Amino acid sequence: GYYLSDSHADAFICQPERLDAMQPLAKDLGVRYVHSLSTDGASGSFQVLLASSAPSPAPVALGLHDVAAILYTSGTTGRPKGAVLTQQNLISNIDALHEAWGWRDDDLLVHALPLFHTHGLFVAVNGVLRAGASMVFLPRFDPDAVIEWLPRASVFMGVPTMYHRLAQDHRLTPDLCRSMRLFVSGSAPLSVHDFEGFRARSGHAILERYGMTETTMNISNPLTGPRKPGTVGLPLPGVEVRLVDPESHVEVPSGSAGEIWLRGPNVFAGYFERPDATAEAFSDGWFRTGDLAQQDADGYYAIVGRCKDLIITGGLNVYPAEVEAVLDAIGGVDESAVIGLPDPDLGEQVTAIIVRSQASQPLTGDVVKASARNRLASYKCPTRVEFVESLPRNAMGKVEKARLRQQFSGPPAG
Ligand code: MCA
Ligand code: AMP
Repeated sequence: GYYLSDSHADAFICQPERLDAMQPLAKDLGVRYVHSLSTDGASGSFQVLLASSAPSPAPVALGLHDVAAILYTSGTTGRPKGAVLTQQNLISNIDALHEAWGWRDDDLLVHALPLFHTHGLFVAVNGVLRAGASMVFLPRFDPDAVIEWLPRASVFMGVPTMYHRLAQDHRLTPDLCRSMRLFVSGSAPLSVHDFEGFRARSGHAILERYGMTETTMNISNPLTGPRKPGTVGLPLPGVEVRLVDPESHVEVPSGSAGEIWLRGPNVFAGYFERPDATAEAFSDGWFRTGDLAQQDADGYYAIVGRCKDLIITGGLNVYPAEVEAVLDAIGGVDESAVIGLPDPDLGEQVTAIIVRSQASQPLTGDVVKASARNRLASYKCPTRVEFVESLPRNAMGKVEKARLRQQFSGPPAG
C-alpha cells in the first residue's frame, strides 16, 4: 500500500496468488489497472496484456530527461524513498558498461539475481539488451542450476554471498568455466578471501564493481589490466569521483579515506516528491554516497567503510532505523540498537541489542525474533539478539554503534 500510494501508480501487476489480496487494496488507492502475470508465463505476457487492452495505449515520444523508472530505497529515516532514474541515467550507464566490460552479441548471461534491484535489472538485463546478447533467467540463485549452465555461458553476475557459496562447491573447476569470459561481483564488499577462493577453484579473477540505486554503476575493475582484490577499480567513463571529508566538505589528501561524492550523467534526478531528502543528498552538485573510500597509487578505489547507518546482508540493504522502530514497539522493549556483525556467508548479520523495560516480564530473544517476523521482511529480521542494561551514548546522546560492534565482535554467549 505504501509503495502504490507514494508512487501514484496507475497500473499494478502482481503474481496470480497475490491478486485476491492486492486487488481491493490497489483499487482503494486509485490504481486503475490491476493485473497478474505468473513467473512461468502460464498466464500470458505483458505484451499480450497490452495488445488486448482497449483502447490500446498510444506510443509517447520520450526525451533523455524523462523518467524511466522509480526504484525504492530506504534511508536513515527508514521510510523508503523513490529514486527517480531518467532515460539518460540508464542509457549513459549501460553504454559505459557495454564498453568497459566488452559485451558481445554472442554473450550468454546466467541471470540468478532478483529483478527488483538495479543489479538484476539495469546492470544484468540492460547489458544483455544493449548488446543483443542472450540470457538464461533463473527463478532464483540455485548453485545446481548455475553449475549446470556455466559450461554454455560467458557472463555471470552475483553478490559476494553467491561467490562465497560457489567457491565452496567442488564441481566448480576451470573446465566447467571453459566458455566463461567474465564473472562480475557487486552490491556488497567481496572479501579478498572469497576472491582468492573463487580464483583457486575456477581459474577466474572476479571483476568487482561499485554501484548504488541512485547512480547505477560508478567504479569498476578493468576488463583488461589488473583486477585488484579488495578494490572496486577505476571510475567508469563519464563518472567523476571525489573523496571528501564528510564534516568539512574539503577534499581529503591523496591516500586518505573520504566520503565518495559523484557527478555524471548516471546520477539520478532526485527522490520522488522529497525535495528535502534530495537537497540533503547533494552538495554543490555532487551526490553524497555515504560510502567511505581510499585511493591507491594506481588510482584504484577501495571501499573502506560507510558513514551512513546501513547493514548489507547477502547483498540486500537493511536500514537499522526501520528495524529499531519495529523492535521498540514490542512490549517489554525499552530501547534498541540494530547493528551489523561480520558473517562469512552473508557479509553482515543483523543483530539487535535490546534494553528491557523495568516493569516487563522477562523478554527472550526468541520472542523478539518472532515479533519482528510479523512486521518485517525476513532478511531484515535480527538473527541474533543480545540484552544490555543500557546503550552506550556519546556526548550528543547518539548511540555509539561502533562500540556495540566492538563489544559483540565475539561469538554469542551460550
Ligand atoms: C535470504 N535470506 C536472507 C537473505 N536472503 N537473510 C539475510 N540476508 C539475505 N540476503 C533468508 C530468507 O529470509 C530465509 O530465512 C533463508 O535466508 C533462506 O531463504 P532463501 O531464499 O533460500 O535464501 P537464499 O536463496 O540463500 O538467498 C540468498 C541470496 C539472496 C541468494 C544471497 O539474498 C539474493 O539473491 N541476494 C541478492 C540481492 C541483490 O540482488 N542485491 C542487489 C541490490 P527463513 O528460512 O528464516 O525464512 S542493488 C545494489 O545493491 C546496488 C545498486 C549494486 O551495487 O548492485
Ligand atoms: P543500494 O541502496 O541497494 O543501491 O545499495 C548501494 C550500496 O551498496 C552502496 O552505497 C554501497 O554501500 C554498497 N555497495 C555496492 N557495491 C559495493 C561494493 N562492490 N563494495 C562495497 N559496497 C558496495
